[in-house]
Amino acid sequence: MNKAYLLTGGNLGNRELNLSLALDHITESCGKVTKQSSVYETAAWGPVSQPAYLNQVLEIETPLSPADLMQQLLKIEKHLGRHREERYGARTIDIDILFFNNLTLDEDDLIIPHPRLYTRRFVLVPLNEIAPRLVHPILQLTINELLIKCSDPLDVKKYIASDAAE
Ligand code: PH2
Ligand code: MG
Ligand code: MG
Repeated sequence: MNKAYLLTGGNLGNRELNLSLALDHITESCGKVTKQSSVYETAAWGPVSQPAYLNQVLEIETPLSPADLMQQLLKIEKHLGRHREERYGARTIDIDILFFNNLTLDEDDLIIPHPRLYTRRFVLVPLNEIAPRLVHPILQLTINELLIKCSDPLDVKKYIASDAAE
């Protein structure tokens, strides 16, 4: 069995519901969710002006290969109404593979670990909640060390669930 860390995020539609539906679909088609961070809200990172995001990090156990896992995640994104348009643009749901075991992979359509994860507090804050001592296989620093070094100024706040998604 493989251990992977995923980031879910979205900033269109019912954001809480979309994260929770993504979690259900991941359980169904990828494997058991063994840890989940709180949900966090962050202003949109990047060049495009758009609504704030909700993000969550999940730890999963999966029998799938990295390529098969990615394929399933793309299917879930499509099912939840994701339309791929501009880079960094607004979306109902985005599911990224952050880590897969201790693997490093650099292919055109899949790079593991996620190449920008250490520059983004919206990834590191939820990841630090569930895996502070996880070591980045290339940078050889723990998530906690990466978070302390990260210069991203965006404030990542715990999101208080509304009744609708409980
Ligand atoms: N995803 C992006 C672009 N900007 N900003 C936040 N806060 N959270 C995201 O998940 C995010 C983003 C493209 O994947
Ligand atoms: Mg992304
Ligand atoms: Mg993505």
